[in-house]
Amino acid sequence: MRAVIDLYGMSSPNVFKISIMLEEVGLPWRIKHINVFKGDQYTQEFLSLSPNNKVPLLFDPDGPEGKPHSVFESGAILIYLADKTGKFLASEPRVRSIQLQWLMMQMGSIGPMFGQLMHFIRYNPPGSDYPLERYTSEMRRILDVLEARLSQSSFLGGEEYSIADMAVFPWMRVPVAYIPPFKGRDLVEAYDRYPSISAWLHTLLERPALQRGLEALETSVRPKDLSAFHAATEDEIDRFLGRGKFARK
Ligand SMILES: N[C@@H](CCC(=O)N[C@@H](CS)C(=O)NCC(=O)O)C(=O)O
Repeated sequence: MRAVIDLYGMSSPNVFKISIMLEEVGLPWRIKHINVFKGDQYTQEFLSLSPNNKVPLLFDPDGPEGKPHSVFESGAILIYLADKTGKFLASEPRVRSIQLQWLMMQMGSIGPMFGQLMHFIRYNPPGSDYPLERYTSEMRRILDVLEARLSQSSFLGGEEYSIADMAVFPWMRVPVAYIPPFKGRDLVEAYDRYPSISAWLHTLLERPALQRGLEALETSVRPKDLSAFHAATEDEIDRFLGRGKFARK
């Protein structure tokens, strides 16, 4: 019997990347919910494996040399799973390099910039629109970059679907969840100003494994996150956001 991989996380874009990949490669896995509002990510046990106190964290009981191995950082987890299974990251050096470039572009630009825009849309104190303007402009610039890439290539890393697509896809759902004028629209239609992005999203949504990866967390974890968020005290929200008495100076 194959060892079951533990995915520690919540229903957030960086965790969806991994649930999608685990379904795509067909490894047995289960979710271990981390309640970030209650502070599960700050326990010594969690920090010993994920020192940046973030999810996702992956624990593979059957790691290299058959020994247990843990991985934090979603990009590193995707590469680990690709190397473990020989799937969704090319072995040919040139193609592999291109796929990794788009994966790193997600890690360094899309996640941080969309994430900051989502933060300021929800929590910007009145008085200045500068953060909203700054991160909206960055999001639009990034969408132009993705549109240009996908107008030349079927997938981000080239002609093959790869971990780069799995990394970017969940972040394309963030504007639809939080950011006007995307908010509340159908995922594919929301990007009608970007026809190549729309077509790529449509292709990805037709993948049964991707759908299973989404569904797994939407059904089991999303309700827990919503009730944890609504049950959180002001102090717990401040701790999660690193503000108020939890701000570091
Ligand atoms: N670069 C990290 C970012 C991870 C990240 O920001 N995770 C969020 C959820 S998507 C988190 O754990 N937040 C809890 C916290 O910041 O305490 C990755 O890609 O794994």
